[in-house]
Amino acid sequence: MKNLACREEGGVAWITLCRPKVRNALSRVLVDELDKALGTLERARGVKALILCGEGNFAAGADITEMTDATPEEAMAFSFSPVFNRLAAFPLPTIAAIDGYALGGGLELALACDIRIAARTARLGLPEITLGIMPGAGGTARLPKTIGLSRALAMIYTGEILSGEQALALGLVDRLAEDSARAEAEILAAKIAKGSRTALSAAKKAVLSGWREADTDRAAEQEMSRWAALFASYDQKEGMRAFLERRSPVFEDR
Ligand code: CO8
Repeated sequence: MKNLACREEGGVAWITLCRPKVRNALSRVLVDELDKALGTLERARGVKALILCGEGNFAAGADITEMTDATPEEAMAFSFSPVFNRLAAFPLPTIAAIDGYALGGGLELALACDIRIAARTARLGLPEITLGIMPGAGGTARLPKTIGLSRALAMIYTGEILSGEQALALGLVDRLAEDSARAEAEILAAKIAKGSRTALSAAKKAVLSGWREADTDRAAEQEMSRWAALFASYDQKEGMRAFLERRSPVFEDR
């Protein structure tokens, strides 16, 4: 792939956006490559967690040069949402490691991840309003659910750019890295990758469907069936036997 680098190590997959000269601006081709990479990783049996990051910066938004003269029909065809939704539904834990800028579509990409880690020096925001547009890659839907309605509206109305620390205070990111968000994400992903892939995937499905379900009783019922289904797995037997035998479990992801 021209605009992405993908690698896998110790159960952790990395997707790195690689258009550093333009601050990893999200071109149509880059987003199509991301779609393909996600499709491959969804089927990769050894993967237990995914880290999304950028070379230098995270991403400074959609590539403005590709859309300046677009008509509404062309803008519609440019949509990133199907790919960002695919990322949000990725069957295993996802982490956005935000070093440098995460602006506009770049921040919307990070919002489609389960967990966001930002470097203290990171700069995050939705500056679309300053371009005469508004967020259009899931930001208007995901941001209020992440930080609350009025805070999301204030960010979108002003286009204000936040520091890592301000983003942490707002709940826009979950952790702050003193130095490198990528290094911090690696530590977190390694911790996650110790778990059973089967259990991690079931947990993510249950949380996401519980989050969408307005009726908590119904969500708990659905959780119960997913929970019970895990008792057909090798990893459940291994995890519990290992506890009783006072040893570390050796999960086989089945
Ligand atoms: N698109 C295209 N090129 C970009 C972008 C971008 N988003 N961001 C940076 N670049 C380019 C610059 O034009 C420049 O190119 P060149 O070297 O050829 O002049 C190069 O990257 C380096 O940029 P700067 O010289 O500006 O670097 P600085 O370090 O001084 O500044 C900033 C970095 C602050 C990130 C600055 O470049 C900037 O403000 N970028 C634009 C940020 C922005 O407005 N993002 C929102 C874009 S719109 C959007 O994301 C809509 C999302 C909805 C999408 C819906 C589906 C399609």
